[in-house]
Amino acid sequence: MADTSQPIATVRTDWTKGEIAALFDLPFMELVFQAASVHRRHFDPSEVQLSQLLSVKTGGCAENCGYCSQSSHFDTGLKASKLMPVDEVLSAAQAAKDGGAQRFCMGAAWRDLKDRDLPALEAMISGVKAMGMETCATLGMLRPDQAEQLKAAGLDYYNHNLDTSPEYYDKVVTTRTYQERLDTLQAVADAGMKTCCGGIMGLGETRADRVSFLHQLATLPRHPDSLPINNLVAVTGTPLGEKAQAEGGISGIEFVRTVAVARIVCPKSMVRLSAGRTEMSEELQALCFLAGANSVFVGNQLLTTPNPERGTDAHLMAELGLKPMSAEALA
Ligand code: SAM
Ligand code: DTB
Ligand code: SF4
Repeated sequence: MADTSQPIATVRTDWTKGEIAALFDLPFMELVFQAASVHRRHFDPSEVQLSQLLSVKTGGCAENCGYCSQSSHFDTGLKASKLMPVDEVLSAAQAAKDGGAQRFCMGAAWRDLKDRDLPALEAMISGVKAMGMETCATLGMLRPDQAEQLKAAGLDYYNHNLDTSPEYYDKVVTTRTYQERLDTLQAVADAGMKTCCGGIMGLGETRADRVSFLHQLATLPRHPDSLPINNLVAVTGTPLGEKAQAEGGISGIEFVRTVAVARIVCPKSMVRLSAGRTEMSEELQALCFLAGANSVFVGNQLLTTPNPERGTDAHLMAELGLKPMSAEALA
């Protein structure tokens, strides 16, 4: 039996699945206490990093991710659109900054980045950077030279999720391999960008899959700088969304356990309470923050689905005594 009695002070990349499973098995209060202790060792627990998303290219995606409103394989009623003009993206970024966002993340429904789109993306990235926000993009698979070009344009973070465990992966998507995801993450890290990498809970995966998913992240040569934990937004027309609607997703307590274990095994990562907050009570979100989540998406829209209204989040932050992350902590 792995020893889970001592909260871990240092960053380890040699976690075993047994150790991670033992953390999940801890009594809930003990697990949350350990996670909160680790959180306090590395961060001010009253600070939350604020990111805002914009879908700069929506729908019509060639991949078959079984949860996604934007896949061309499923009829979700979503209207596909072309890459947005640069000036419209920059207006949206300015509005996000004015609303308090600290990082602006541009998402495109692509399998991979095409070189012909690079000049427009470079203009978006450098424009957002010039506003004084952190920049992030999620554009599908990247080659190493493309990662270098995005970095040169001023891109701070690149998001590319593993989504689930290697074992459950083929129930989620078959048009892109797990190894291809790891290769893109490597290209991002090699180019000197920060990585944003996490997954989705409630896809029908088991506890063992959640252990294995976090084991993948915790044993990466470098932990993700940002680690988004999404709760599935069940989109009608997608196979996994409809499965979740029929069978129910993950319980709130199991979701908090996942956040807590992520905080313990990746102690210095910004753990983001990502998609799914509109379905969560204030109390459930409070438990996630107690268990070590220290980042959220703000703004009333994620990519294609709703996120809590700004006023709702302002109320939540005030009630919990949370404040935007300081410039020193972001640096
Ligand atoms: N197309 C790019 C890609 O997949 O790498 C970037 C955009 S994609 C929408 C980014 C991530 O959003 C996915 O990897 C997934 O983790 C998350 N996501 C997408 N749809 C979701 C949903 N319905 N519920 C929760 N998370 C979702
Ligand atoms: C991440 O892990 N979650 C974000 C971001 N990274 C790109 C996306 C959530 C999307 C939720 C479904 C939608 O709005 O389409
Ligand atoms: Fe395409 Fe990304 Fe959606 Fe997968 S998650 S279908 S790659 S937009």
